[in-house]
Amino acid sequence: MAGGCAFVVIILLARVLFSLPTLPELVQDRLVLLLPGPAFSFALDRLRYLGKPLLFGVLLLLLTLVGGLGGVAMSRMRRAATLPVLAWIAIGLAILPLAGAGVFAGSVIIALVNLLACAAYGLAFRVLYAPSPPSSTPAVGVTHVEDVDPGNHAARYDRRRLLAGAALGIAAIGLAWRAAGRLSAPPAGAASTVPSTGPGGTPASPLAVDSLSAAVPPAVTPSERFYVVSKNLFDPDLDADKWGLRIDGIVDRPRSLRFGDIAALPSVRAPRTLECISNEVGGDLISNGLWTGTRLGDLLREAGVRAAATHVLFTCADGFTSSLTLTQATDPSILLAYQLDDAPLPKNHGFPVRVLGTATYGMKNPKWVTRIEVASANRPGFWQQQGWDEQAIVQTMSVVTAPDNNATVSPGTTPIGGIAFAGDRGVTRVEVSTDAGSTWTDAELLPSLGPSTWTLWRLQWRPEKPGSYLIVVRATDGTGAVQPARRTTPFPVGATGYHQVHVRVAA
Ligand SMILES: Nc1nc2c(c(=O)[nH]1)N[C@H]1C(S)=C(S)[C@@H](COP(=O)(O)O)O[C@H]1N2
Ligand SMILES: [Mo]
Repeated sequence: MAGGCAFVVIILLARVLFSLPTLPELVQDRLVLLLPGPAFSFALDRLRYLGKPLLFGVLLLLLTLVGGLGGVAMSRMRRAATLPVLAWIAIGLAILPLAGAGVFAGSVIIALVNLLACAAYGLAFRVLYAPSPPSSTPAVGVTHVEDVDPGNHAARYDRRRLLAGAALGIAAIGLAWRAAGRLSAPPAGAASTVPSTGPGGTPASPLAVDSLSAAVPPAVTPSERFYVVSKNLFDPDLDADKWGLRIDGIVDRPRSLRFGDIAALPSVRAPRTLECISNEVGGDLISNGLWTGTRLGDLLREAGVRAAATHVLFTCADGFTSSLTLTQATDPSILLAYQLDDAPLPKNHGFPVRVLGTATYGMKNPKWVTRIEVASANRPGFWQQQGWDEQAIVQTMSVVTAPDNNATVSPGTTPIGGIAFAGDRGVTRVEVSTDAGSTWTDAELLPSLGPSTWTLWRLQWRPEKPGSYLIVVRATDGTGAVQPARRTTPFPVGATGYHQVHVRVAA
C-alpha cells in the first residue's frame, strides 16, 4: 500500500505541477456512466460540494488498495518487477481505452507519468518489502527484541520501513489535499444560491416595504453566488487565445472560429435563468444572470445548414456532450455567451464560451464548448446516456424563499416571498396558501427581467392568530397550466410538486 501511495504521489505531482489529468480523472466519466441513472448526480447534489473531494479521495484510496493487492501478488512472484511493467501496460492499453480515453489517453506525457508512477510503485515495493524470514525464531514481540540482537536489528529495519511507508502515505495525502483545493469549484459565496434573505431569515421589520423586498432574492444572482454544476473533478482551464470553436457537420461552409471572431459579432445582453434538472423542490440549483453573447442561429446560418439537418450536437473541452434540435438551436433566444454580469465568463461557468437557452434545464447549456456539429440525427448527450430526459424542458416550479422553513415570526404582518420559473413559457400567476393548500391567495409578481427568466413574487401575510402554519406555493405558466402538484424526484424529467415551509407565529 505504501507503493500505491508512491504511485499516487507521482500522478498527483503531475496534476499539481503540470495540470495533467490523473488516472482516476481519466476513468471517472466512464465510471459515472456505469453507475445507475441518478446515482452520480445524486451524490453530486446531495453531498453538495463534499461530493467531489469525496469521490476523488475514494478513487485515490482505491488505487492505494489495489497497490496493496499487487503487493500480495508480487510477494509470491519469482520476478516481482514484471508486475509494475504489466500494470503500466494494462493502464495504457486496457484501462484507459476501456474508459474511452484511448491508448494512454492519447498522450506520450501521460504514458511517461504513468510509467514513472509504476516504477515508483515497484521501487517502493522493493525497498520496503522484506519477506518474513523462514526463521525458527518465535514471533518476535517488541518487548523481546531488546535482548535478542538479530531481532533488534530487524525491529530497527522494520521501523525504518514503517517510517518510509508512512512518509509516502503522508506525501500522498498532502498532495491530494493540495490537488483537491483545485477541484471544480463551488460558488465562492456559499452552498446556497437562492440566497436566503438574511442569516436568520427575515427579521420582523417595522418598515413593511423594506421587509417585503427582503423576502425575495436579488433579481440577478451575484455571479460569485451563481450555482455551479459540472461532471468534472477538475474543470477545464482554457486559454481564450488558444481556444477554438469548430462548426461542422452537414453544413456548406465548415469553419473554425477564434474567440476574437465571436466577440466581434453583434452581441446580445440578456437575462437568463438556469436551473439544474437535479434541483429538488425548494432546492437552490437555480440562479439568474445577465449574460452577453452572440446568437447561435446567426453562426449556423453563416455556416449554411443543409436541408437534411435535424439536430445540433455540442462537444466540450471536458468531454461533455449535449444536443438541441435544429429548431431550438436556430431560435434567436439561443446564445453563445462569453460574459456574465459584464465580465468574462468565470472559469466554472464555461470560460471562454458556453451555450445558453431559455426553455431547457442546465444540462442543455454546455460550458467550455469546442465543437458544434450539425447532424441529421440526434446523439444522446452525457446525461442522456445516464437515463435523464432527452427533452429536458423545465418543469414549472416555485419556491418560498422567505420566511425560512421552521422560522418563528412575530404576530402582525409577515412578508412571504420567493421565486417561480417556467422556462420560456414564463410565469403568469403565483398563488400562496397559508393553510396547507385549502385556500389560495394571489401573490404580487415583480416585473421580470425578461420573458423567460424567473419571476420574483411576494405577499403580505397577516396571520389571524398565533400557532403553526404551513405555507405552500404554486405557479401557473404562460400556457395557463398550474404546476403539477404531484411530488416526484428529479430523475429523469425534473422534480415536480409544491414547495412548502412550516412557520410558527409567536404569541
Ligand atoms: N461542458 C460542460 N457543460 C455543462 C456541464 C458539464 O459538466 N460540462 N454541466 C451541465 C449542467 S448539469 C448544468 S446544471 C449547467 C450548470 O451551469 P452553471 O454551472 O453555469 O450554473 O451546466 C451544464 N453544462
Ligand atoms: Mo444540471
